[in-house]
Amino acid sequence: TPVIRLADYAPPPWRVTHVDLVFDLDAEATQVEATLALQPDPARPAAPLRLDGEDLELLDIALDGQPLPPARYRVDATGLTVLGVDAPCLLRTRVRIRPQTNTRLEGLYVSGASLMTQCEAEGFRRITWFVDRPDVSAVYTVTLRADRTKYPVLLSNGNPAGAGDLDDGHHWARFVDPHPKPCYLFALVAGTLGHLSAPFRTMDGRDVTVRVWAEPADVPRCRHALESTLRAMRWDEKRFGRAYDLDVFDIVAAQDFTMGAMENKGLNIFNARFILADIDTATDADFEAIESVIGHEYFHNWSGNRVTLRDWFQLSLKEGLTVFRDQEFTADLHSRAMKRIDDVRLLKSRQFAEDAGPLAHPVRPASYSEINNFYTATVYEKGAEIIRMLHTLLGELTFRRALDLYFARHDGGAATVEDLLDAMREASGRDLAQFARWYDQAGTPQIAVTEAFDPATGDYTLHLAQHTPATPDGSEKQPLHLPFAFALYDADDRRIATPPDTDAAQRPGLVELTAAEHTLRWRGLAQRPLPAFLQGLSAPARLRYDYAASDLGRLLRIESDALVRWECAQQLVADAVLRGEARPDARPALIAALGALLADTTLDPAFVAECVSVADVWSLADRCDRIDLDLLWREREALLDDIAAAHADLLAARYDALSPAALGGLAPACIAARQLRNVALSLLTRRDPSARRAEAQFAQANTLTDRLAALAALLRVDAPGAAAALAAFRTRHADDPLTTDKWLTLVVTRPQPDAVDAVRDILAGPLWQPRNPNRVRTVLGHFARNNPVAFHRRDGAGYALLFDWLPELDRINPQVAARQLTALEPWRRLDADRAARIEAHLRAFAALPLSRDSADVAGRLLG
Ligand code: DPP
Ligand code: ZN
Repeated sequence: TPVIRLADYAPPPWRVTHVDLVFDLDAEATQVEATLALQPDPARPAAPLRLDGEDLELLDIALDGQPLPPARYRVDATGLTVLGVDAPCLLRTRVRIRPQTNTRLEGLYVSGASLMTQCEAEGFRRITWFVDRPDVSAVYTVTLRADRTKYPVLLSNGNPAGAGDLDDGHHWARFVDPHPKPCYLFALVAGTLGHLSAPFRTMDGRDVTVRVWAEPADVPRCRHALESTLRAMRWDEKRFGRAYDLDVFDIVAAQDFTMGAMENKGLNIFNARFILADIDTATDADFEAIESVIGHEYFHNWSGNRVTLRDWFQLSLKEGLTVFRDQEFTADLHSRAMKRIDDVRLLKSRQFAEDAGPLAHPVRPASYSEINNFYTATVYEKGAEIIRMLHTLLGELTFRRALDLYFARHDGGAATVEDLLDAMREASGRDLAQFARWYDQAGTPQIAVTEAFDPATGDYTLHLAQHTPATPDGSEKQPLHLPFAFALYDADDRRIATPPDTDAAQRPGLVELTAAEHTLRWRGLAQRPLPAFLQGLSAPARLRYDYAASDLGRLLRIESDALVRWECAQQLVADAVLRGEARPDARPALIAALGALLADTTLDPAFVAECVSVADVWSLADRCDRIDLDLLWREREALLDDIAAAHADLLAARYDALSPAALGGLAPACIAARQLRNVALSLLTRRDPSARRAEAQFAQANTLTDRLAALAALLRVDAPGAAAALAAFRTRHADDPLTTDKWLTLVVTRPQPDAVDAVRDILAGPLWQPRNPNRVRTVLGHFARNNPVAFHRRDGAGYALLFDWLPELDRINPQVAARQLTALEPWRRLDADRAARIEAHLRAFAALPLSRDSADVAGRLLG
């Protein structure tokens, strides 16, 4: 497969400036007439006119109003070449496409009774021939024609510009999008949909109609999404000065959707799981995720749409920036401390793991063979951390000025990472040349901290050494420019305010590391202080500092930064599980610290819950060079049992005091209470085989969150009532695909070896819908990622289930298939038996004729 390189970028030889599209929509066979105003690059007027296109059936072609004879053009599997043109021209093509058989869900496809599109990254070429690259922006006029009964609702990007009836039961609707856009932001929807709507007046006085669309039965569950949209629109005005720019903003929920959601201009299309919610069918986490993804896609309207990408290598320019913006949205609206803990947990469990494995790549990759495989934790989450570091280095006001400059300068254009950094540099006067390495160097830097204290003089030094381990793309790593936050505490737990002597640039509580090594020195301290590092995770780095267990326990008590406190608990857990013999005091220190947290009713229960929730095996494995899965599982279980035993009374007291009567609503206090209560329930149930609390909670639950937590607790201990509860849940939610996915998740992640049999039964039954990405992610994705006991069974039965289906999944939807493979990322670090089994499967799979997506991932996994 051809490799595409950033270094080879060249501007497009031909541009499309205006597009007129007319669709005759039909699930079996849709006709698309496209009229493109084309312009050659004046510097290269003789370059051939080459348009991208796949799976298109040509019906008509005309140039400047004249039918084009076959000698003047060539069609092949990837595009259309028009011969003998060297001046601006008007190309009209008419093609037939087949939505019904489009199982890749790229381009125009069928979901339920609706027709809809997904074009990012390269789906538009499956709709019509086009210059399908993000640095070609055009103004679109779109006319949709369809059967009025089957497709009463017609939507596309931009402002409505007329609608009416046609003969024989058809109707039409026209849309004009005045904002030039790349074709990956094109969208249309046709279907029988209902909606909720609300008016919104922008800060510059534009009246906007906001609508959230779903299948009619699901419309009542769109309320939270609609309200989230209005909050996002207001927040982006207040925090970033960004206003909406069309008369309508539409969001559509789709049950069949490969990604999470898509920011098409003025017409966002969402995976239904990020729209539909009510208290009976969505968990508290779902409500928060919906608000966050709604925000994310809306914020793309500026960071991505108004200012788009020069090329796909710059993907993080829009994604990292937009994730940072959505993180800030949630932090501003809810608990900043808890949001940071959630985000850091995700970063560490997904991105650090990615950076440490065979799929590691820079935030801006240097090359790719399939761009769809680069919608990764590195591009998104590490990309957001880079923006966060800029925010830290510049401060809110300067950062905001820099973004204003970036948006003003590149509005309507296609930008690069350098353009963003230039704006940051100009607004701040800072040199960011070294900082730019964050984009091009893969791997997570480690910061090793060693200390020395001289009781005679009171001299205290911290020596900081950064090192980035080798990644598959290279071992030559340069030092990074990173903001390193720290604090020192004296014997009375007071923060020492004296700044250190150091050659690093500094401001209170933060030094900027730029060299491989720096030293911070204090003089005349009365005792050795207790240091704390990376408050708020000021840089996406791994800290190496050998804390004594007693110091971790103390820091967990006294540190003001919630993230560092949570990290102390994580470190104690890791020491207890992974270094039990070398660190016998870690377990008692952890248990004492958790006891203090549980006893302190002045703390946010959500924070206590986060600290008491023990990291999953993969997060623990991330700290190991070799992964002994059986040992990790056993030790982790033993630790959970110890915590449950040590704090049985406290847990029961908290569980009972957080009374269910007050827990029905979605107020932050109710959500936090449920969170702690359900962590407590899970621990309490370990010691109570009859699981009476879990049974009672399951019977009385008035939220999905509580019902699911009770069911999970029952399943974990194989409680007598587990089977009946599972059946009751299934009956109650049988009609809803999203809630069915929740049920399936519990079934496939039940941590027992025989969960393999349950997965096998599901794969043979009516609930297995391999064309539905959510269902594939639920059944195979959750099984492979979140059931280490069953998926990684020694006899290989778990692996066999995944690889039985992967070839077929790859024929159906390559993006989804390739994504399932990434669950095998840590395979080389597993024990020899498991690694050998996985390798044999991977090699056999890689030898099949595969999509570019799967061939690329399998190839990189095999290294
Ligand atoms: N651009 C989409 C997003 O918002 C891709 N799924 O991340
Ligand atoms: Zn995005």
